Amino acid sequence: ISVAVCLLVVVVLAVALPLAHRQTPDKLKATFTERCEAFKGYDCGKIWDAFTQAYVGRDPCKVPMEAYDPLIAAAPFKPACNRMMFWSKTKDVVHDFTSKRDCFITLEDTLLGSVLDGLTWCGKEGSKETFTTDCPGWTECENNPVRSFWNRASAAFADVACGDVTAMLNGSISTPFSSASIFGSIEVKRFNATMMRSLNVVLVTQKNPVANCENASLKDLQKELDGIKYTCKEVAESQIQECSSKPEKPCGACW
Ligand code: AVW
Repeated sequence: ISVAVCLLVVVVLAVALPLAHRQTPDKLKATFTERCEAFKGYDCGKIWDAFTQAYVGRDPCKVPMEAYDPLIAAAPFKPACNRMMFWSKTKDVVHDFTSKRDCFITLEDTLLGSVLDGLTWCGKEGSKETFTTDCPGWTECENNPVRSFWNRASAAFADVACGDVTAMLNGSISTPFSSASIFGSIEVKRFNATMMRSLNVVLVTQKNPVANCENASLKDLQKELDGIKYTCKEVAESQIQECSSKPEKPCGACW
């Protein structure tokens, strides 16, 4: 009987948890507006309108990156020289760190990135509505509204990268730098050597690291950085977590 109860609990949780995160269209607008209003000096109604025009009334597999150009123009990314943080396959450790310490700014800490983080949306041909369910998944079709937004926002964020820039990559996988990731396929390609001094890789490692700074994929990354200095440092995840929880520790002393 206890096995049956356990199974029931697991099934109920597996169904209930994703549904709890699921937003209705009204809730999407409310979440968007509430998160946007945390940033002072912006017209969030205007930003919402620029957002919806990208995908409303369109086939949800035919929304290209460029559809979000007016949204980016409505809330442009400001350069934050020496404080910009890029990442790939390290989302949780990076955002745990940036949420607790005011050392770096990731895309998800900016207005547009924070407003849409974790959300799903799409439109439908012949409809003026926004939908939050039955939207195409990340890989279902390439030009879906969510993926195209993150591609366009990442490009705009990388376009303003300046000074000394940091990237947290994952040392627990065999290819910390992947040319198929957003970091590898979009961001690195938009880095501008006249604005950027260096790219400093923090390779986040766990107890049994799979990759180190000599990794072949990191050589590929280096090759793409003409005119931009490159450094790489292996840093234990525990060391980053320790810095997250020690507000008195200077940012420069974290690694
Ligand atoms: P990532 P990136 N299905 O950790 O370099 C659903 O690979 O690409 O890092 N969602 C997905 C999928 C998928 N197959 N692949 C990626 N994602 C979403 C923006 C998911 O939300 C920042 F500026 C995952 O957590 C970073 O420098 C996220 O994409 C850079 O782009 C990141 O995938 C990170 O993109």
